[in-house]
Amino acid sequence: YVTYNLEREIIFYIEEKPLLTLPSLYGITYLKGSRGRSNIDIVEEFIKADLKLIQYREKDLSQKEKLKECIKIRELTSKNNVTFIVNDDIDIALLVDADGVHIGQDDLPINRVRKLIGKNKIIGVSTHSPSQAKKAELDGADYIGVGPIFPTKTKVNVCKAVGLDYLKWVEKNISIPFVAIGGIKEANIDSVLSQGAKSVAIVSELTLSNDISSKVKAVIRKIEEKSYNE
Ligand code: 3NM
Repeated sequence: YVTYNLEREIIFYIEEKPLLTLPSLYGITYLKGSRGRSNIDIVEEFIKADLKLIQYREKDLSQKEKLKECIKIRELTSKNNVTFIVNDDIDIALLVDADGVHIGQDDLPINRVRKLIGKNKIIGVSTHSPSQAKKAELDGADYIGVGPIFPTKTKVNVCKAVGLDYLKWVEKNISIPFVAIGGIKEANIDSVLSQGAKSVAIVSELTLSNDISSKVKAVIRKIEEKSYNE
């Protein structure tokens, strides 16, 4: 019995986990920049446009309100086969059985978060420099955020824009998936894609749009055309 359990434990740790595939467009909720629409409205628009991954990022609501929204979002994302990631809040991610969490540099260390959420869940980490990217990769992140590529007002207290050079560095030196983020718009997305980004997060330009689902569809088409032509 002891041997059996030990074996299971060893298999648990050495089993290779397949690399995550991030979709071309990574969606993030942004209540302040949503023109009065709720987080649920935004998620519904994203799903309508066939966005395949949605991160719930909410800095203003109470835990209670966040939990209520996340229960609903879990329902919607499960029904539509959409990956659901919760920003920062591990408790809520666990309670609603989200697919993963996204954490920043000042949150709990990756190995502790892994212990809490288990090996089958996704851990994403925001990184702003080569050393942070390397560390996240070594510590077992499933993907990293790379940014802010351009200046942004959406995330407060983030470092100043790191530009396209950092993105290029990640493309050359990091082997886990990455998503480019920060100040990216339909108008400047080509420069980001030319530096090797296969996945892009656009926040305010999507959530502020009058017709979110059409905008999302247009951006997805643009990214996928570019990858197809390469
Ligand atoms: N994370 P917008 S930048 C949520 O660099 C977030 O880690 C960033 O919003 C990072 O597309 C950012 O409106 C905000 O600029 C991105």
